[in-house]
Amino acid sequence: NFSLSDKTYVIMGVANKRSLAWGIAKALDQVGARLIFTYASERFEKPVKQLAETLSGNSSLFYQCDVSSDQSIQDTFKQIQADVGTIHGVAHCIAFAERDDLKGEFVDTSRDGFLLAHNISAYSLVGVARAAKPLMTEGGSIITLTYLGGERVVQNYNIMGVAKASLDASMKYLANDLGKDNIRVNAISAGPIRTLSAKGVGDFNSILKEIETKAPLRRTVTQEEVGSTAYYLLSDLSQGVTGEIIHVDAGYNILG
Ligand code: 0WD
Repeated sequence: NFSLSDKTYVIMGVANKRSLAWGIAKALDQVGARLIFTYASERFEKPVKQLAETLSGNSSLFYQCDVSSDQSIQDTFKQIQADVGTIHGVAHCIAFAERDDLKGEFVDTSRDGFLLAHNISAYSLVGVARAAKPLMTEGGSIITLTYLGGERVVQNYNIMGVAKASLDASMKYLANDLGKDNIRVNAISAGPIRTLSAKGVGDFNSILKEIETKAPLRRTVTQEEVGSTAYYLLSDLSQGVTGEIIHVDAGYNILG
């Protein structure tokens, strides 16, 4: 059964229509899932609600959740529990680093910049998993979005690469902890896609160009391609898969 009409998913990190989280929302909506959106600040409330109105399922729910706050994470999932009860998965599509730390040399990263990137981009997955676990009474699937810059050096990605390495390791430790509750935890390593966050990465255009000329598929990937892999990971299609990083990157990562 490929339908997710009896499932509920929390999608964190839709900023606008280009967001990878939005690609995931569209893919899940197409197979009938009920969607719950969280946004970082009031600034995103209206845009997220307007986007959600374009979905075919019109029963979406919305919550503000600032993942830099344990209280906010706890309150959000408590409220979701009160409103819907059981959830079947979470898509964590959140990252942040100071713009100044996404160019030049990694050696110049400040302590504050280092901690901020890890706080929002890596620890948040741990806090979210802990808060979501009690709601996943039927088991479930948690996914996060990572990038090749956590596995090897990518020019300008700097502190975000180090934070993604921490995210990747956190994902694996969480997979080990939550497996006994039949909760799977995986990551999608997306190829570069032009989004609001991507704008912060220095010389992003040349990263895109490199993929277009060198990746096995000789093109960049789309939000929809990330969405369909998210559908696979969030559904029972991937039942035996946990602690995994799936690269949706036109094959670029296999190159030396
Ligand atoms: O090329 C790309 N775009 C790739 C992105 C390649 C590989 C991975 N990724 C990852 C990113 O690192 C991130 O983890 O995908 C995830 C989603 O990023 P995105 O879709 O590229 O970017 P965007 O549309 O900007 O969404 C990121 C959102 C934030 O948007 P703003 O405008 O605030 O930067 O992360 C959220 C926020 O919605 N966010 C927060 N959410 C809750 N609490 C917080 C916070 N404190 N900070 C940022």
